[in-house]
Amino acid sequence: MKPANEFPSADGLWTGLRLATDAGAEAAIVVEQGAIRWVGARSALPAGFASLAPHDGGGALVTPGLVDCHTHLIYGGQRANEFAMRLAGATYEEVAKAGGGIVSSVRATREADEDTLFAQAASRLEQLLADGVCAIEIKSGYGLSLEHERKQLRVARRLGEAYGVTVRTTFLGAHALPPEYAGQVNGSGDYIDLVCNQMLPALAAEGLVDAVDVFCERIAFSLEETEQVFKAAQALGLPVKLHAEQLSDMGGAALAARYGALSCDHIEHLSAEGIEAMRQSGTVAVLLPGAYYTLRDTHLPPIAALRAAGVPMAVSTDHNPGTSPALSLLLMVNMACTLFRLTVPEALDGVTVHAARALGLQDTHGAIAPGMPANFVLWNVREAAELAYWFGQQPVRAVVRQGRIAIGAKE
Ligand code: DI6
Ligand code: FE
Repeated sequence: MKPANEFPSADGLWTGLRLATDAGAEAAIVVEQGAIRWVGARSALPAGFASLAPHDGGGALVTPGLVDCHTHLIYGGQRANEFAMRLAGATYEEVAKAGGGIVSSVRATREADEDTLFAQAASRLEQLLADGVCAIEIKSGYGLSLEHERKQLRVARRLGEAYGVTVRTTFLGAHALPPEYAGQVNGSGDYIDLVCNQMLPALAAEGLVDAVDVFCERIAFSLEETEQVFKAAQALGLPVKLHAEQLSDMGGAALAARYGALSCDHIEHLSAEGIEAMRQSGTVAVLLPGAYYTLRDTHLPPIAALRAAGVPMAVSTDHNPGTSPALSLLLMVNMACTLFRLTVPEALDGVTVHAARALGLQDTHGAIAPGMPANFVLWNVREAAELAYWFGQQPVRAVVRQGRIAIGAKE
């Protein structure tokens, strides 16, 4: 792989494009100093731009760069054995209680050094990028100690630099109880104190934390513990998000909304009160069909009610070794339509504009608009619906990421 700073500049005039929103007419995009200067119908291109360095889109459909707004990309090992256990009938909660689950990835992550974690996550990241991803959220949560959470977050930052991709880091120290706290009288309370009073402040001071997340669930942390972490985040001026109502309705979404959460994620068991709270706070609903599929869940998130309330819906891979070993965001677009009945435009907005909002990146990602950094994808398809319709194909023709041609440059 070339270092990102050697990708060729995308500056110039891009023609031969069709916008997903209006595939009939030829469109053009002007990129100047890595940012969108102009976008519109080719026929309306101001004359002054006509002589810029040409880039021929060859009739490709163009969309904003994709945003994968919920991943646990960095971890040691893998958990194919649990897949087999679940096929034989065990539930996710049973696997976790039997010493598998998140804690087994914690063991492998602690054992791996930073360079090993980097190399393993890099090969997964390359697969996501090949689908047109231009910004990605990466959570910690498999270290569960200051030293090992730091290691994960440092790898996340290094990946962003190496690949020239926008990485938002999320501290998920409250993902699971570390094994050394299990069985202690006040293990959970003591660990949450450590998360709030030591781990989070230290990692935030090192510039490693863009947002804070909690796994609020029967098998993880309670509503009260979640609020304690949110207070610690708030005190540091960090935005929060939440793994909410995945396996049961804990009331987590309403709590997160009270803290102005960027997003509530999973939400299969979200209540009407939760939806109303999210609507009021402008919190994005992040749908994770890969986890729903892997767990062979049957409890659908309340899509119709979210739609009726006007809550923005994002779609993400939730890439993780336990419940969603997914390496294609386009496959999640397909699943969001087939499993969750999103419309194609909803699913595409879910991996662009709404996913950007779920990361607080709405001013720089998720749209092709003047003044924004140039992040867009050229696709070898005739119409936007094909991006949801095919699965397992790789229709990317070219990717402009942060103003550079990351994929598809002419040699
Ligand atoms: N929810 C999930 O889907 C992942 N974490 C979480 O809080 C699962 C993580 C794992 O099983 O390793
Ligand atoms: Fe997750």
